[in-house]
Amino acid sequence: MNLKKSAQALAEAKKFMPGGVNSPVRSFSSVNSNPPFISHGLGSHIFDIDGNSYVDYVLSWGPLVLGHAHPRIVDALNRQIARGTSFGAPTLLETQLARLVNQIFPSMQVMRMVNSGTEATMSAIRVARGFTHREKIIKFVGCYHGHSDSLLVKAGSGAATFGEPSSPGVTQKTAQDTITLPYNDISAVENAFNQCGEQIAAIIIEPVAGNMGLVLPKENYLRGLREITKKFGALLIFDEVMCGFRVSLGGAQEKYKITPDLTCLGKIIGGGLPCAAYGGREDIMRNVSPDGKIYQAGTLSGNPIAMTAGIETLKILLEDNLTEKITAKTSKLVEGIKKAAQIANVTIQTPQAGSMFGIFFSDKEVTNYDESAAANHELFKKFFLSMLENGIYFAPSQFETLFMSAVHTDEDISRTISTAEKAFEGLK
Ligand code: KE4
Repeated sequence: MNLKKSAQALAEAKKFMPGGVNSPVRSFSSVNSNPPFISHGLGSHIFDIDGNSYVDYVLSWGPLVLGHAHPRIVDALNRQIARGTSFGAPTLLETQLARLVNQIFPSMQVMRMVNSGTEATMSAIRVARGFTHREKIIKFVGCYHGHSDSLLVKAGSGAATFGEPSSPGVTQKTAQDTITLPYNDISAVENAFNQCGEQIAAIIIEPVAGNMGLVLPKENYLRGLREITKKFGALLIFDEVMCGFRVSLGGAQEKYKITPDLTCLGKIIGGGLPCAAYGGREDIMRNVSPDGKIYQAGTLSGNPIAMTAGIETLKILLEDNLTEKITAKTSKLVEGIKKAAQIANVTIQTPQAGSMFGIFFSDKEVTNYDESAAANHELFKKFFLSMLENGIYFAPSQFETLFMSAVHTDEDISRTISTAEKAFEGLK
């Protein structure tokens, strides 16, 4: 595969940006390779500046559930852009998107639009602390909620106490208010609450985890979290930035029938434009400025362009009950990849949650970060590079999740399966 122009572009980009990228995972450093520079996308495909084309299962890390350059979204954006891009003043579009989100996520009685998942989770944590007047939060190893300081914290030495910064620049003082526990282990949560439950403002969790590879919650795990937070007066925050609109249209809270106190959304809510939201119980959200004292703000929050893309995306998802159809496409692909691995006598795990799916080179189900880290990453890298060289664009890290869109065709799926067969054969 010719990637000459991308290599030149990367060298130039590195002069101005760390790793030549604006988000680390795009550097392909996890797979010891260099990224193609993308010139454009259309439907289920992206095209790089060397003229190579790829069936895309990254979809901008989830947002493009309707594929690239969907005609209805492009048309709506063109009409809106001609009317101005941002006013820093309320518009009808924000209420229209909020109403659609409330229809799909009824637990989000009141919400605030922001510009990224990081902003959404950072704000939700502040609201939880401000509402409960408590300072500690619980997160889980392997869950990623964006890069705000309180959430860049790894497990401390003491099981349920004092987190350690997971990045330079996060202070020890900040980290010690975050307790980081193993995912899918309800007893660890019970221990933490028994030790310092009255100090815990909230649990924040990816109810279906997509940042350690795809890891599903164990039976009754989420219900256990709901019960223990209620018992101790802590809030339950579902970070559905990735799994929202995918594990089912109404996210994990609809699929598992658990009502969180606050929900964070991102990615699909903006249809590929910078947009996210946090929201939940009215009695909590009425404490957010200007109704209440908990401050949060943003110059481009709710901007008309992102609102337009989000509105069109959610309207289309609602119109044709697309989520189930995309899930069916995903199941067809996952079954095919599973069979391809069996034929090649390669052992993999292929978790699926709606239109999200993953591949672990592991001989047992992956239920937490340690098991994900123990999977065979060398085999993953070889598999990934073989797929990429043959025009299938998977996520360049074992710790990421893959996504299906409404516009992937049967031809895309069968081509992906046959390419996987060749890739698995090449691993032997
Ligand atoms: P952003 O700030 O990147 O919009 O959202 C942060 C975030 C929050 N919560 C969850 C569950 C997320 O998955 C994310 C971001 N996801 C990553 C992919 N694993 C975005 C890709 C990247 O970091 O470049």
